[in-house]
Amino acid sequence: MGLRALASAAVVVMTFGSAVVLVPSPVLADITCYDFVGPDEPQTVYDALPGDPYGLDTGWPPPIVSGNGDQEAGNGVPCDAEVDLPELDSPGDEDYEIGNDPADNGLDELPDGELEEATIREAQYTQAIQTEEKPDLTYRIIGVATPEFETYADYEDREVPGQCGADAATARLQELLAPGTTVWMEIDEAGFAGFKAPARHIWIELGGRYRLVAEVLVSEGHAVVATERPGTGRADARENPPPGTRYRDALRDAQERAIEERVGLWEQCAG
Ligand SMILES: [Ca+2]
Repeated sequence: MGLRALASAAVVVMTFGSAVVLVPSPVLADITCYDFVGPDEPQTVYDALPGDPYGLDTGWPPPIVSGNGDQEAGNGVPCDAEVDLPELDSPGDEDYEIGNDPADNGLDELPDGELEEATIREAQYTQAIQTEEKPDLTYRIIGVATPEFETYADYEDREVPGQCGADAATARLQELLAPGTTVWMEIDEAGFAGFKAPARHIWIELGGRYRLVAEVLVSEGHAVVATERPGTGRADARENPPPGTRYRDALRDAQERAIEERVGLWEQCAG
């Protein structure tokens, strides 16, 4: 999340900086400390996967302005540069059901509010989703991070591990969002809504229920929860904490169950 913007920033550094600094070429979707805001969510992943397959306690990536990153390798604290801001109360997603059987998760009907219906043209990964209606836009899914194929190899001679589960996650995403699939896209103020890469909650109809693609992926162990809170770098962020992703609690509940059941990457990547 946000890595596309970060990639642009890195290019600027490379182009205009006087000193040539080795800036990693960020991948477009993956699980790294840059995905998380606050220490709790990376800690949840780290505790469930103590082998640290996503390299959350490797001293990498370096902390950036908003506080993301890991400063010290191997100190048992993943993403230890995270700024710990107060959580806000429930975002009000209690209606979104999370139960023992993920097939029953979701809603009976689409939620109230402004939804944009669209037809999937292609879904490469969770941050590269295109529709038939607006093929020049690349949408990304809010609130989760997924393992990715590409790795940050050879950054300052450090092999960054990770990306376990990428094949399964990508296959499932592409199955859920096969070309021609009807989706409903919901804007969330907590998601960065860039012009070229707008962030959306993406709803699908699955087994007679309306479900968030993010929740399906989390429930099946193909994604980890990464609540978005734009504005955490603000000077007054502690006094006036920015909001979190609208379906934060539902996604966290789904992840808790996925970890307990050891589905998907929680089993595959636990070794
Ligand atoms: Ca650390």
